[in-house]
Amino acid sequence: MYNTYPFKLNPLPYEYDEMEPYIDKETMFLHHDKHLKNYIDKLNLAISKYPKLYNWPLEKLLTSIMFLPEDIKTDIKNNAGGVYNHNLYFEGLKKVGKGNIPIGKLARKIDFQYTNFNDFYNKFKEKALSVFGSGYAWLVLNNECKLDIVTTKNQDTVLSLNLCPIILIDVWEHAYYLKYNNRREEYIENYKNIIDWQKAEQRYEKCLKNCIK
Ligand code: MN3
Repeated sequence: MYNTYPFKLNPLPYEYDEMEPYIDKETMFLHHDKHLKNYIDKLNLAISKYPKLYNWPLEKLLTSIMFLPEDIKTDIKNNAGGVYNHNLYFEGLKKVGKGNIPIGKLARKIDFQYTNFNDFYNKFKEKALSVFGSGYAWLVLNNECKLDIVTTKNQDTVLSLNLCPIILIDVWEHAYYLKYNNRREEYIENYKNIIDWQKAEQRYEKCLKNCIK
């Protein structure tokens, strides 16, 4: 999924209007081609000064912030985070519509921990609404193999918290404002229709290999 410097903007794995009416074409275009591109350009600019970082994958950069040269620490944290989070977000979307629910082992785990999908989603929505300003809400697996719903600010990732990402929702205004204006709740509710649960299941299986039962 991740490469090294110079990082490139991968095309979306679907058309810009694919997620209509839940995410409009213009938002998708601006979000991917302008916002994400900007994080990539700034990340490349920061790394360009330090050839020793040229072969570091995104995940290594993000989990090694404290070892990075002082003058690029903040730029790497924000922009590598921006690239990592947006890749996860865009690659985790699939238009399904009403009745879109988790599958496989993840579905059973969600039912086990949260009773049923609706209860889970209400908690997820509540968490996403609680983000003050810009950030993300995540469904993660912690290192004890338990699911958890967490939030991060700005472009922080869950990697530095030692949590394994399964799904995430971008609640920066740029992700929804053109269509939803201030109605963040409606955007989060509609997100339910475009979660790629097959992708989530793959991520969950991968996360399971790295936690301690
Ligand atoms: Mn965004």
